[in-house]
Amino acid sequence: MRYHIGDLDEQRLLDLYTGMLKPRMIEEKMLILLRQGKISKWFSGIGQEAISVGVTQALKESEYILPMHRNLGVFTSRNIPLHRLFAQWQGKQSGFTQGRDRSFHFGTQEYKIVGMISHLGPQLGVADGIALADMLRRKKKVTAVFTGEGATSEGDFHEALNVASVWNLPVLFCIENNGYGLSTPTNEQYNCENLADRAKGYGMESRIIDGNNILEVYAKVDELCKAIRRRPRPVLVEFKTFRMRGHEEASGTKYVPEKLMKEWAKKDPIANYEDFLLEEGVLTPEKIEQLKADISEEINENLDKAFEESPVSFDEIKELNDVYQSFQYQEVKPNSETKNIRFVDAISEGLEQSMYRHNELIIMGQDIADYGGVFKITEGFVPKFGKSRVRNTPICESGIVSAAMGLSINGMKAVVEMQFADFVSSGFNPIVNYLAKVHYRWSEKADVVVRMPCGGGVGAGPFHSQTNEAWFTKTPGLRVVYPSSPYDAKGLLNTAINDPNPVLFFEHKGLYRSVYGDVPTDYYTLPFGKANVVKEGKSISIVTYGAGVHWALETLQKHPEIDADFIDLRTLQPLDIEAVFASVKKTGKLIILQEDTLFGGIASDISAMVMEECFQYLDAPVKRVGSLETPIPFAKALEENYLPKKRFEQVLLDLYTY
Ligand SMILES: Cc1ncc(C[n+]2csc(CCOP(=O)(O)OP(=O)(O)O)c2C)c(N)n1
Repeated sequence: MRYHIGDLDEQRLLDLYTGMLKPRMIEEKMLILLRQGKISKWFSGIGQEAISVGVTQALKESEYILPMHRNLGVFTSRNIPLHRLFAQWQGKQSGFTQGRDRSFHFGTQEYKIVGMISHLGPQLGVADGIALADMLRRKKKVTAVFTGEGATSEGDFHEALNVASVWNLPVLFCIENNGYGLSTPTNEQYNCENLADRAKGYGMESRIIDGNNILEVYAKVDELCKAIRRRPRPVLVEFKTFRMRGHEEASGTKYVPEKLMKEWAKKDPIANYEDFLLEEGVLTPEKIEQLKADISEEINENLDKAFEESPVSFDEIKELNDVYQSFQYQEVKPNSETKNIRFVDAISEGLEQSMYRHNELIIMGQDIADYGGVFKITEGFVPKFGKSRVRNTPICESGIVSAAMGLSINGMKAVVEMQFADFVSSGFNPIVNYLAKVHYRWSEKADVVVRMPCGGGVGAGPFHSQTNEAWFTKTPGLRVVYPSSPYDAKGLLNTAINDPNPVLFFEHKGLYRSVYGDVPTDYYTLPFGKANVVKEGKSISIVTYGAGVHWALETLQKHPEIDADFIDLRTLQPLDIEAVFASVKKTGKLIILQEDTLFGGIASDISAMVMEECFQYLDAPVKRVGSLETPIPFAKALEENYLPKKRFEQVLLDLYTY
């Protein structure tokens, strides 16, 4: 291996050496503990230390770095106290996730490290968002993110690089090409010579760096970082290296040819560099012994500390409370002047007034800038807020939701417009796995609202009509809001944007231009978790939300004899179940109407809760009415019979006369 010192001073040469030695020695210790059954799982980075250490040392401490499962050297280079790392791996309280997530699955704002989720790819889009925030604030900073060569096959890789290039974001994308995925060799993973060559297709620069040569890694990355700080832009770096141990310790390396192992063992980044420093007289055998003794002592002391700590204890209240970031709802009362406007206008008005209120609120979505979005909600926003805050995106829902997460990590707020709620399936992974779980895992907020134009009755067929709130009400960590009136839509959207938790904000497009209401002209908020009693009555409770509210009202107009107590839920998570219980206790009969197909929807849970809590008050079985258990058909005659509106009338009459 050839080393070039260039203009590096002796201190840096030594820092790079000790920087690599520490993770190596920690790993060697961990392998022993693993064999003793004292830690659960280990993803080895032995042989790859030069990459983590070289990149981290080239960054400034104030710059974010997003490591993967083999990047112990990132954590040690940021000088995290080792006992906290050990406690994290043992699932203890003083770790970074309080026993809630394992190994390297955590982040820490204190050390500007944003850890991975198991799904690998979303990490890259999160880096885009972090870098976007820096760019918008005109901070000359680099964000560095890691991926293995295996994860470059994920769509997230493509999405993140494309977005970074289109937006010219200062992201250093670091591919650690270590020859194998879990067991899959590179020739079964991709079919090009170098992954770095892909950069050309994205319109960005790239470099190939010998990942086992610490001086090459440090010097080239340092130079790149300086260049990116001067002129923000993304750069793709492929580090050539090799994985010397199994994917994780239990899985072994039987599938790796012996010859390759031997070849790469000769390229060990620490042994080679140590020889070089000895030759150069920067190190002496005594100095090495001393350094090793110091690190060993640090490891042992910190291990003792972690072992002394008792295992985490279970506290149900704390577990439940930590799913969401605490949020003090600030009521802003509506002004008295109102205008009669459409549902769609109320959403637009709320969004616009929130943009004025929050200088660091960014809206992202397809065709939302000059075009104003397919539903024209953001029409006229660009002249007011500029294209940097009202951002057209490429078609890449997963990448953009991940970028929204990154904006939030870097202190901004994001609203993402799904062009249609149906397309959220392409951004599902980061929503349910990243945004929803991040606060519970490492106390980080996901200050993101995803706007969801949804719903049927518009003859748009299976992919432009779904109301998919049940995909999200199932997932702890998300808030789900579903207004039915212009007044509620505006006030609830404003609250959604204030709330630092991830909110899925459903907007029924059938209501956009058909429903009018008197809406206060100024900014105001409405609380989550508070149902609206549309109408009070004594004989039967009707519970619904969204378009269901209008369908039920129409039905009641046809049957004025039905003295219904009528509840519009408005938010599904949090759910105002107390309002439902109070109503059922009054009427003894409950019908729940939802637009979604019946099985597994919110109506089923409400029904179960009423059965459990109000059984003695019920005079009839709880009835649920929902759509037919099919995809949503396009033709009018089919869609009309798919939707529950018609069936609702009969079930309501049956229950009323039960
Ligand atoms: C979406 C997803 N699919 C599969 C896996 C299982 N898995 C975890 S790591 C891994 C291999 C990753 O390979 P690479 O990206 O090259 O990183 P390396 O482990 O080699 O550092 C696989 C298949 C996963 N975690 N997430």
